[in-house]
Amino acid sequence: MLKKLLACLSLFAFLSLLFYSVVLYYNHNVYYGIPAVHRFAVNGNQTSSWKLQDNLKWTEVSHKTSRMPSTPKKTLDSCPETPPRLEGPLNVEFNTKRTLESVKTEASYSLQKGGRYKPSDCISRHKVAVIIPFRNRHEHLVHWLYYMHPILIRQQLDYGVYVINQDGEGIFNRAKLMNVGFVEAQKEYDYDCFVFSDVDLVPLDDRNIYRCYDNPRHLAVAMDKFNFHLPYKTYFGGVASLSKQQFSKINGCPNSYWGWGGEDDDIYRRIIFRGMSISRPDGVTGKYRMVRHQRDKHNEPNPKNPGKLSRTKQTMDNDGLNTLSYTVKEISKDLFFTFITVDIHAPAS
Ligand SMILES: [Mn+2]
Repeated sequence: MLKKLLACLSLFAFLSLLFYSVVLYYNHNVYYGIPAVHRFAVNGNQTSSWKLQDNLKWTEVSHKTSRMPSTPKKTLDSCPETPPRLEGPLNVEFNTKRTLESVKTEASYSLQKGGRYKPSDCISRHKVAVIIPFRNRHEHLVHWLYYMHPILIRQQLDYGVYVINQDGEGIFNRAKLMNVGFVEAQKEYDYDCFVFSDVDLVPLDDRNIYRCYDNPRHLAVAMDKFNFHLPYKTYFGGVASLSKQQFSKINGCPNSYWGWGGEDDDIYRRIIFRGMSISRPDGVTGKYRMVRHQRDKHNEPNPKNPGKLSRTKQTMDNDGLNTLSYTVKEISKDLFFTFITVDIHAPAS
């Protein structure tokens, strides 16, 4: 009788220990990352869990038994092909006294420092660096940030905003700043897509997605300043996206277009010469509003630029990413953007 009782008791003890170790193991594995209170409770039982682990066999058993009932680790799915929360046509208004501070105060979303964001409920299909060639246009940047962050978030992109600021008062060079953005953004993250945007352009429809496509994409197809039409058929200015591979294939942008004009046509020609074509949204989805402004100082139309276009085919292999030289002067991280000031060895204006 006593023997039976002892056997029963030891079986009971064994089963309780087994059960206990299963529970402990389960807690350790499944509840990782839950609120601190619960994890403290788990840690409180640590001594008993160590005792169990002295016996390797037992822990092995508990591994096997606990794996089976445990729910599989929560892995996020890819975001849907078409983002579900897009709004379509948007109201865009620049005639307001917006400041960076007011934009930040009003924002109902949260970004990571440097103007970084990725969806929390799914894995984005697109890792996008948005590159803005820049100098002395802070009031435009405020409008851009105000409208673009909510749009890019609704588009479910894994993105970062890079403002590439030309240092000094030399002649402006938009295309070279684009090259710099391409190189610098990749030092921070494994971006696979690059959207190059003028600072004064905001889309009027969030279905115009800031991602990359099978071919380089021209996004700003219907700007208000051109009466919502393309100014000419091969126009590639304003806003465009190229994948890492597409941009590399054309050796990036030319570095030699100082001052206003021509660089976008050169990029267009590079794309065609490398056997790619241009993709575009339709004229409704591709509508844009531009902040009205005077022509910038030190960015006069350069009469030498148009003539260079006839030689793009010959020059593109020796003018671009492979000949890019610049000096980073400062990188500063605002919550809403990464601001990179660069000396691009500009000729004096
Ligand atoms: Mn403009």
